[in-house]
Amino acid sequence: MALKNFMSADDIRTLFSNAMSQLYQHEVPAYLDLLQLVQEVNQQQLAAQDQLSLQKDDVHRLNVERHGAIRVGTGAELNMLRRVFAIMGMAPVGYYDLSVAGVPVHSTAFRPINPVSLRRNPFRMFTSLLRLELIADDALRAQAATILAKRDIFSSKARLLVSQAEALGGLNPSQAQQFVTEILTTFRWHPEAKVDVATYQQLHAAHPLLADIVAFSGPHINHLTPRTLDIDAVQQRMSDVGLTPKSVIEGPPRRQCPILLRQTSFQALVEPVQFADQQTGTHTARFGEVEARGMALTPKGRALYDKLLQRAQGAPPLNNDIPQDNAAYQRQLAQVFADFPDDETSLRTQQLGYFHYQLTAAGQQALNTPHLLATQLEDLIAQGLVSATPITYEDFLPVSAAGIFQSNLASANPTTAHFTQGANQDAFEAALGCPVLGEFTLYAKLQQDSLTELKQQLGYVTLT
Ligand code: OOG
Ligand code: NI
Repeated sequence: MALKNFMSADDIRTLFSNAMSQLYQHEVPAYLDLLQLVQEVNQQQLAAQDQLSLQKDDVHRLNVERHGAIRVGTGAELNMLRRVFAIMGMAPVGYYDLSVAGVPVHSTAFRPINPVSLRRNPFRMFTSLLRLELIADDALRAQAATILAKRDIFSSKARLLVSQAEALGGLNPSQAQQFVTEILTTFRWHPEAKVDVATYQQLHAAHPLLADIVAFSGPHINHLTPRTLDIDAVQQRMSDVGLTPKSVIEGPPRRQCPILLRQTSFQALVEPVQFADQQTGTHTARFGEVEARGMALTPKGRALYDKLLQRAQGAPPLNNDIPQDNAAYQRQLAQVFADFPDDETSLRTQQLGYFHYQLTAAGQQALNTPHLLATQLEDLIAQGLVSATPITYEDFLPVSAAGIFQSNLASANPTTAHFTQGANQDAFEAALGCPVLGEFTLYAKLQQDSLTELKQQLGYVTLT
């Protein structure tokens, strides 16, 4: 058989995430301002930090790292996206029910899952599927379904390349380049709406998200998100570069040991649109976001996070009671989160967070000298022979995501939409064409794999 010259899925993902970033900088120049601000803040942080504490890999990852978000209208669109992202080494992880926050979608995050791929480029796509069944108006729901049924968000070339990649097991470099170009067109912004102004207004009145998803020919990328080492500084300095920040940073407060994910964004732009009846108007959907990532929490740690966040926010999960002043909100959060241990040893020994264990240089050396090492993991750590490094959280948070959605929907009032139907993961997975992976399972496996390897090296460690 001829040698197959396939480009690796990791490399295709990097091609794609770079191309997305170029496209979005071009489409939304304010995103470029945000990128520059983040880069400046990151460089200042890196200069101030102990360089040795950040591995070269981490810095590389930081420079390529971002996530994006899209919203699709039909199960068939979601299903095709699963196949598209699989070619880039991205699998659906997690199920997010946004209906509890008055947003008529449910979502997953397509992302790489193995450590090597995550280190190369952790690009993720937060992908939401419209839940038409949550739209109360029967006629409007039927009309939206008809409009969606008529569109094909993928080019025929894209479909062909996906089938080819699946049949042959990959794409060669020139096919990969074509594939990225074709997929990019799916996520472009189209200032020409597919509906007339009256229909747009009806959709918008039912829910702004309904208009955003149904009125256009495709799922325009609605934001990209670089990772920052100091999100508080970015929030503070956004207005210096002419960006209007979202009122509060979502997620946990600033801590010694960062956990999960903190996010903020600049307000979505009001952009000109031409409707199908030649009328002109505006649409508000596209923005820029930043994120700061900390350690992944175990189910026990996550339950504590959810409990404290609820306490800090009053009536969850609508974010109604949170102060609109970020400094005041952060103080409130910090007070409540005083109950969340903030040192690595407590987080680890109380099994609140996931850790990666490995022999230190001293541990490697000790292996070669014939004397008895400790037999307990904790003792090995205490003696500096084994290190425990927090595993980074790679996923999203539903309450935070709802806050990001809400702050970027023009005129959406979080108190107006109340859906009586709850989550429907089965329907989501049926559309997707496979079950979503569980985030806790993935983190637990990373931790366990590191322990297994350690155990093989040491032969006799008793693991806590
Ligand atoms: C997705 C909002 C959620 C995040 O980072 O939590 C999100 C959207 O607005 O489509 O991207
Ligand atoms: Ni986002």
